[in-house]
Amino acid sequence: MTDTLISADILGNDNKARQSALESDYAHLGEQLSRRGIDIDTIRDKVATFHVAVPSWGVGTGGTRFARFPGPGEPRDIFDKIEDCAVINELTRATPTVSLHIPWDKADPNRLKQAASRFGLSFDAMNSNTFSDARGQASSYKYGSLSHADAGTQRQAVEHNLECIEIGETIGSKALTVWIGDGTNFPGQADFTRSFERYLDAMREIYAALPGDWKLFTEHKMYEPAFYSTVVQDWGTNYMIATELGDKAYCLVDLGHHAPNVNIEMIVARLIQFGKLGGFHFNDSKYGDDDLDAGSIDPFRLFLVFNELVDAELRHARGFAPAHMLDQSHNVTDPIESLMRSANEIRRAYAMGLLVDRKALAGYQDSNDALMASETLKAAFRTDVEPILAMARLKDGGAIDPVGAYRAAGYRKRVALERPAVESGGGGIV
Ligand SMILES: [Mn+2]
Repeated sequence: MTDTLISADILGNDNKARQSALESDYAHLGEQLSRRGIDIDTIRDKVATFHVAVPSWGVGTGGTRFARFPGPGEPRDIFDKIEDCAVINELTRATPTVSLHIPWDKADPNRLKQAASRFGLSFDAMNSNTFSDARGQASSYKYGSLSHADAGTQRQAVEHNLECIEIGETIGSKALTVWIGDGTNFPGQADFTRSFERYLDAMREIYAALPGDWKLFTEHKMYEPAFYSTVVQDWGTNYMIATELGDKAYCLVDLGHHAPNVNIEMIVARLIQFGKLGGFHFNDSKYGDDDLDAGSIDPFRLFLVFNELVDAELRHARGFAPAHMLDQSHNVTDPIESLMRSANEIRRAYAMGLLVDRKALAGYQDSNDALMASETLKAAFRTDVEPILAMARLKDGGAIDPVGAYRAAGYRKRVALERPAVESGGGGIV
């Protein structure tokens, strides 16, 4: 038995008020889909098995370069964060894992495991941090970390990653995600080749320390915090890293880490084809690395990414087992509400991907019928799959309307009383 933080009575009443409308909508959609040769229950059951990890840092209020406006009841430490993550999973049934960020979430591993298992949660990929200075550390990362010109600073960054692996082993994690802020603000500030050589040397040492059943994810980002160049700037460099390091190294795609309008779904297809897609940091953006809720700006792009993922899943692409994680910042919303909505949007894109008539699509592609090929994708995208998502949640004990049930339960008000306001919750988004 696991503990719950949302009262079963409140959740039950909220679901009861919405259930008959849902059943009617589900039956109607089921009828429409059966005309397209699709069994709605099969889609619902597949959606129910689709999970996405919540980042521990996501449940805190984010900020911008200008200011951070704390919200009520913000988590004070990793144990408060685990409780907030538990609420998200209770209502969505889509997020049974939490991804930790070291050193922000450093705590006794046994306590961490107990706190998570109390709510039926476990731990996803470990995230190291060499893009900001931890209190008391000997050398600063102001001018870089794994690619630093100073051997002592580079060593400190390697040691930190080795420690993340060690902590991860004690709590059952199976992956390390490395994102570095290393880069330059001015042409000539650093030598591109020598920086990348130093980075690769450091990564080889981290890779060598990976346990046999672990994966190493590297994340590219074209700019920010460095504004002229970054050491791991794009998917091409990321692919080089993964191939240089070996079979356990994979590329992580953060949707916000590309230039506007880059064809991300095509990058995803290429990485799948060559067995190097490690997983995702899902979020959405309009201009840069905005870290907005998944699917909130361009749901069609999210669908097109999932169209590639579902295609790879159905054709059993070699080595295809991507990790799914949210990575977003919440400046004007309740983080729990935003994360629930994002988890739902990820499942929506997955469900729509499952509705694509792939046989018809391949036929149109091979006969050069551009219009009908495009129309085949749009037919899946136009389908309102919300009844499928809601039914998947309900069947697993979650909420038909997660945000509605969450507000009815008054969780935020309750924790605002228990958790005194903090000045800074250690934000930061990568
Ligand atoms: Mn990220």
